[in-house]
Amino acid sequence: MKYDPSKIESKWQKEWEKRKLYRANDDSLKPKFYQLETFPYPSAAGLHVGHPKGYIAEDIHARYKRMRGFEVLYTMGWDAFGLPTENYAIKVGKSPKVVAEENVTNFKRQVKMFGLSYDWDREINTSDPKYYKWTQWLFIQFFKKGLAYRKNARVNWCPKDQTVLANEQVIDGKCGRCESVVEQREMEQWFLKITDYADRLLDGLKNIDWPAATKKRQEDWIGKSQGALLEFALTAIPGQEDGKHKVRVFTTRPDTLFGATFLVISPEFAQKWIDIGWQASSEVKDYILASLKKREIERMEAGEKSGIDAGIFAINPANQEKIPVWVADYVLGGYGTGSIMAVPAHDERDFEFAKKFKLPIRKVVLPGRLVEKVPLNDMPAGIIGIKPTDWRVVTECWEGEGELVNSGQFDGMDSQKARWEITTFVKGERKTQYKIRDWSVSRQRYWGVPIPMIHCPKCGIVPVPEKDLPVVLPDLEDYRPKGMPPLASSSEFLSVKCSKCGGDAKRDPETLDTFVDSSWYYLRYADPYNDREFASKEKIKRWMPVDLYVIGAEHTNLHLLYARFISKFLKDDGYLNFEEPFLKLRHVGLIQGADGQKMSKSRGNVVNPDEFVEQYGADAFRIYEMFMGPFEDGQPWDTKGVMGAYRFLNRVFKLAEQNSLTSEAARKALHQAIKKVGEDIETLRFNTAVSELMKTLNEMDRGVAKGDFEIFLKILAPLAPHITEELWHFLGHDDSIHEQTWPEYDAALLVEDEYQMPVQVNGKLRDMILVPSDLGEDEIKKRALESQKVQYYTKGNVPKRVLVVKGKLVSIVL
Ligand code: ANZ
Ligand code: ZN
Repeated sequence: MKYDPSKIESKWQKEWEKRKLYRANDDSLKPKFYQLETFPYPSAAGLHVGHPKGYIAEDIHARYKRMRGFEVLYTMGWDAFGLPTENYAIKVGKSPKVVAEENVTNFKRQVKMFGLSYDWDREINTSDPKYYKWTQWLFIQFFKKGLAYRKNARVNWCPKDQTVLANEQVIDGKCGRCESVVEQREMEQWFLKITDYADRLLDGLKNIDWPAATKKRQEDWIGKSQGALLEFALTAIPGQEDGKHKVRVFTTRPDTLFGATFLVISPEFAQKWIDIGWQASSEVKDYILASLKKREIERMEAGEKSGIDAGIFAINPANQEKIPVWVADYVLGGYGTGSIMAVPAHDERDFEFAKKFKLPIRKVVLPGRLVEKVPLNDMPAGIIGIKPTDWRVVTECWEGEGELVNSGQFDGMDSQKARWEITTFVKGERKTQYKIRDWSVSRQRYWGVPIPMIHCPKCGIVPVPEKDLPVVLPDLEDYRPKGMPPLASSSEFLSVKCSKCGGDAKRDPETLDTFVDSSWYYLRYADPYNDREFASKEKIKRWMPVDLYVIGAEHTNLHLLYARFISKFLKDDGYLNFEEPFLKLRHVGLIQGADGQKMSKSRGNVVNPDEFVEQYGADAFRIYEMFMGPFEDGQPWDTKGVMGAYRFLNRVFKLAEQNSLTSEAARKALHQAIKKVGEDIETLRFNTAVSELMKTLNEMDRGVAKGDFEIFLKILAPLAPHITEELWHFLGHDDSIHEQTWPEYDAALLVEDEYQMPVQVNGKLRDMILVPSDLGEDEIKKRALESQKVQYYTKGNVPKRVLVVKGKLVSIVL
């Protein structure tokens, strides 16, 4: 008998599919377990070896959960709309629809070769009208609640793709797809009001099992700050009466107000003043124009700060001091009020700015610690208000809390307390500010979901009646972007009767960003054929929320945020009985090219899985990818590793033919493995699960009874589903190994993992201590010295020497 995966694997895959072995049964009485993985965007390049890592892991987990008595919902679908497909279609001169179909077919073939246990009957495709009917429906629900609206906004515009780009599609100021330099444009867009949900998106993070770093990213993106709005009167504006105009600033540190030695207004804000008649100098105007061309990220990350004196002054409301007003692009137009009070002694950005432009720096918060003394002539120019004795201050900026100085009657007060005292003192207003902005969802491109709205000259914007959904994306001969949405050139598509007044009206010619399609797909898997609802309440109750979501660590921030937002919205609208869609989330580490770099076509280090699966089989491929290292870490691809996994499976295969006695050692190893492999799969530690199986095989190689070998096959089955199924049948079974329950281990057989260690003091045995077998030397030393008996004999003396002979003894010399 020879192990030939190419014969075994496709045979069993067909058999499983025929028997619908992995069907998720809506009506079974078993507890449900819903596993989700990011559904792929099917690119023309097909899969590389990095893609299936997460899929394989989830498949192992799903198979294990089934063996543990769960009804598992585990499915696959296609995020098939979007720019890459459209761009590729333009390149090869085909229609995006045809290209997408071809890509899906190829992806599906590739995905299927790994033997993944999806319920294929639940496959979805976002470009299928039966799916996007509900994407459109969702959009209309937002509109009805006033949460979908149009507004003018500055957008990233790619001059080559002729379309708006989301921030994360812009890389180093260039279009992430075609590398053209991105421009800024003002444009009317559709937005979804995610900002209404900012607080709930923060709160919801508390009770979900996600990696801390991922939660942190969501928190940072939402960016909640507590602060105050303070008002500064302006003076010396050419042609204006003093004090008539005021500037409001948002600050998180009103306690530092006495240290505000100048104001900075954003270029956007300055431009508004010019629009209403401010006679700024031509230098100021030039500066504003140049800044407005830059993108926000460039402005925030710029190494060297730039700015210009506006030539006007403001009055600090705390001490009535006259302070200059500057225009600088490190202040953003879209955050807070678009203007700031600069406190260079306590804000790094202001500090740098003040040093560069020689603006005054005044310390108003003393840290609780003493900073080194600095000689007088090293001080930056223009420091005011510092007593020469007070050298705890100067050359560095202190952003922390402390005790107030140079702050009039507030001197000596704790800075946190002073926040609200000073706010009240100057009649400021408390304010909570968020970084998150509303979600821009419309795209001026063809290959996406048509926005189901009608623009009527009489009635304004009216949603398409729900009974008329879907609004089907028409097949267009020429769908290339030309600065206006391609659908706008199809009069057939555009012309429609207003659903309110019946008059002539026009359809919305834009399409939805693919982030919208993918923000709700996990709901559709629960009930993929429903044509009356996106999913029935009953099915949602049966399957939702997702119990485990495995997702790549890159580009997941917004997807997760949007998906959570949609869930919360649908809950409020009465459609869902939960609001956090993903209870447990884990990231899959990237597989790199053999050179340790990210796999990419341009680097030429992409490895295609097809040839490996052909030569060594899917099982070897699966075992290898899981054995590479900790699941959440990235590792470079190593072809030899696949061969190693293949050899391991060959040995398993051979073992099936013999039937002898199981040694005591092999039985112990086996029962240890039942426990360990189960726990490891549960916690996604696949690499150690594989090594445990290898260890067990080494013991069994010297002889194993049929019954014990079958147990081994069961615990190997989730990882290597084909070979185990084959051998299961070879050993005389008719049912599938994947319908078996996970074996029980015999606790009495578990290998001891602790041992007794003698401890000597000055050569005499004084104690025996129990140590775990994997304990390090330092830790053993520590435990020996902690022993009551040892302490009795050392009488508090510090030992001269402590020697550890691992596994043998500890020797303490006084
Ligand atoms: C004075 C001050 C003193 C500040 C101090 C900080 C420290 P977060 O936490 O990010 O909300 N700020 C306000 N609006 C801004 C804008 N449009 N562009 C750039 N910076 C802006 O930060 C709020 C702080 O960021 C505000 O508090 C303001 O600087 C600055 F010792 O005001 B602060
Ligand atoms: Zn009308």
